[in-house]
Amino acid sequence: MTVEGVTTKHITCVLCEALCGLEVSLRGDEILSIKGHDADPLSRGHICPKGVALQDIHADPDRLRRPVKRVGEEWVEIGWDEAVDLAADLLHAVQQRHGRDAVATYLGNPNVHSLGALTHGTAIPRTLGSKHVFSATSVDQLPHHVVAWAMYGHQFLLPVPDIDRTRLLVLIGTNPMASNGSLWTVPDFPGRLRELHSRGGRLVVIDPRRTETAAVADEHHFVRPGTDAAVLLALVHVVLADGLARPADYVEHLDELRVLVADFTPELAESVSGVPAVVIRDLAHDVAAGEAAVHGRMGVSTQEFGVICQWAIQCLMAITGNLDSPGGTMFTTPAIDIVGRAFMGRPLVGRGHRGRTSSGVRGLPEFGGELPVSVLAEEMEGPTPAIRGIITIGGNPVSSTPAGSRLGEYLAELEAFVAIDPWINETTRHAHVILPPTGPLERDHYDLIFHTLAVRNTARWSSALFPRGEDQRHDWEIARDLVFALNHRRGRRLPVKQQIRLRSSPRLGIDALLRTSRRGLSVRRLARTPGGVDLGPLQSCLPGRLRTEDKRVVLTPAVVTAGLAALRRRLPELRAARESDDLLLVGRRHQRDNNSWMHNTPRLTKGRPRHQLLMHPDDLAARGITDGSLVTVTSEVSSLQVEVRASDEVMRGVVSLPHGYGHKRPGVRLSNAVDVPGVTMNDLTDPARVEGVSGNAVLNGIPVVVTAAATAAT
Ligand SMILES: Nc1nc2c(c(=O)[nH]1)N[C@H]1C(S)=C(S)[C@@H](COP(=O)(O)OP(=O)(O)OC[C@H]3O[C@@H](n4cnc5c(=O)[nH]c(N)nc54)[C@H](O)[C@@H]3O)O[C@H]1N2
Ligand SMILES: Nc1nc2c(c(=O)[nH]1)N[C@H]1C(S)=C(S)[C@@H](COP(=O)(O)OP(=O)(O)OC[C@H]3O[C@@H](n4cnc5c(=O)[nH]c(N)nc54)[C@H](O)[C@@H]3O)O[C@H]1N2
Ligand code: SF4
Ligand SMILES: [Mo]
Repeated sequence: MTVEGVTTKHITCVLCEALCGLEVSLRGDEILSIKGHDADPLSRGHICPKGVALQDIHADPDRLRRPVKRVGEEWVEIGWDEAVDLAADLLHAVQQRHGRDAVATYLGNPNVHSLGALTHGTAIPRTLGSKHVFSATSVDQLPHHVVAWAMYGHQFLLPVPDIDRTRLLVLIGTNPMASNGSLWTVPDFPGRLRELHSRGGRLVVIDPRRTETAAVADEHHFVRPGTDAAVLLALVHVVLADGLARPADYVEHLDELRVLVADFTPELAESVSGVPAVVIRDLAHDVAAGEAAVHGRMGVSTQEFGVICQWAIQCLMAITGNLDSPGGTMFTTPAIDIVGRAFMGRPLVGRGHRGRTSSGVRGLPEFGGELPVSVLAEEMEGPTPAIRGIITIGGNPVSSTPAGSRLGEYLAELEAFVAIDPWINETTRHAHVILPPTGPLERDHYDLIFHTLAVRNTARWSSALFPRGEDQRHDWEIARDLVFALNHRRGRRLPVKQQIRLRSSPRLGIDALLRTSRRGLSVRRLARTPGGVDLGPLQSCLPGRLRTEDKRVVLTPAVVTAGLAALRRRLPELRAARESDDLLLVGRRHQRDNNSWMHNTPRLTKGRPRHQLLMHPDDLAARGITDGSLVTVTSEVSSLQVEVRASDEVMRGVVSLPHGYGHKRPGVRLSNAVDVPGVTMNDLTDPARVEGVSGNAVLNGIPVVVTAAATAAT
């Protein structure tokens, strides 16, 4: 039945990795409602408050629709041709004066949620040809990619828990009840968990905070931040020591692994982490019993031993036969497989490589063509800085990367700063010119990345809900025009194939990829099928899908195991720290936040404030601090003041603060966000603290001192 004048459309929510299929009711251009699409084979009707807020993003008066250039303190609207020319002139001039490497690119998180950014946007750093390419990956998930590349031969061969069939789910350093899953597209996590429970399955959570996910788990164990590596290696140790290993025949170097983990006993793990040895032993046996999936995310990748953690998890799955097995961790086999597929002669995503270049000051190695973003500020420092210009594409490094405020000071001084971004925020306020792309309701979408990490094989096309205005540009159009303009300035003509690729819309590209995927799919067919096509549950695909040369999994890649020495050296300190009164800072996410950029929608920020530092009542009492008061938090690099909230959700010795807050800064044009209370957590994190193998930022387990603000503010 159709109500008069009311139409229903089905779209994909691109705000987080859950990839929910949504049902939108419209009267003309007016959105009447946004709901979860019940018949969607992947998301099954799920929606969260952010999905409803898509309409606020669309209507946000602060969202730029046309380019602006900065004239002094003022922003002046300009036409697209002028804006693209200005951007190209600025970037080109810096490269002419100081060489290719003098212009950096920073790609933020929204790029992986935009089809056009993936099909066309990556041409920008390629064209610039600078070694200074950075992204949010190195404040997030780089350890996963390094381990996948080293063990499975491709950085995107990332197995996900087969939650719909598992018996035992172990989640470490991840809070899907708030985040809706990460490197694991698991829409409707609450519903899927209910089903797991009704099958008699169990959820075990290991986290220094009793998170929303821990609250619905069967077991929760506190772990001292930064010590999970010892716990995970102890799980591997028990499996091997107790004769429980049953790896597939393509898995190699079991004996080498046995030697490497011999000293990582459960007792040693308990001494540094606080997780009881008996819990570790029981859990190892339970995992080894099969149909068990272990997943570790932010909390265990953005910490000191992130690579060891991710490696130990993969080893644990592989030696217990849970890897590539129903109910264990499995690889999605999507319609368009970014692992191995090429488009017009270029791989959609490269396999990965390491150390082809390195950063100038600290000599940290690149991975997959990117340098760790923790070195960005230092490469802008000093009398002859290596970086003199930047283009940020959908990124807010001032808020999202360690010591970002200091980075902001350098950004303000650059010879060229171009931003492709719809808002004037902590970072983009320093730009010379901002090119705003269309918003999530104005662009087509097919998810190349998250279909590859999903708990079910599906394929879904999402057409733009609203056509873009005459005066707007999609991100792929901006990338196309900028790449042509840069090449023009170099007097270079692009090869014809590249010209065609840049001029073809993402829709054309996806259609070609679907048609050649041998599953009888096309954009037209998907567009006719609301919710998309169900391609069934996850399927075993190893060793065939491995990208290692000999189709075998080596358990002990040297590049990874090299990190063990640093861990062994740190153990005595970690043990001593556990006995001390020292506080460690960890992060947290709330269901209504999205990193640093969705606080401009009042729908998501009203209600009880949630920006406070959480601290255990005993730790407060020990310092004579009252609940609700203002405290000073001091790390090795900086100090800030924030309200404290007493909570036994956090373990003793741990304090928790969300990232992405603190918008009130000169020049920020986010009318609602600037009034949202809170501070920028990354003022406390230290760019010098990086994970040893990958260079990923350490954002969790930051040593801090907390004092009552009145006594500290002298
Ligand atoms: N609502 C919402 N959803 C989001 C986002 C958002 O900002 N808001 N962001 C999206 C993005 S970009 C990502 S990457 C994902 C991230 O998704 P998740 O990986 O689920 O990230 P967090 O919610 O930050 O959970 C990290 C957890 O690690 C814990 N932790 C901290 N240190 C340690 C440690 O040393 N050991 C262990 N075991 N745990 C530790 C923290 O207490 C926290 O509970 O979420 C995505 N989804
Ligand atoms: N302390 C601490 N720091 C963290 C984290 C943490 O848990 N703790 N989490 C880290 C993680 S997981 C991530 S992914 C990073 C995120 O780091 P970033 O990607 O740098 O930051 P975001 O907050 O996602 O900012 C997104 C930017 O993109 C813009 N934007 C929004 N939509 C679009 C769009 O469609 N197109 C374009 N071109 N731009 C758009 C926004 O205005 C904003 O400037 O932060 C990391 N930083
Ligand atoms: S869970 Fe993620 S994908 Fe689903 S509605 Fe919320 S923000 Fe959108
Ligand atoms: Mo992220």
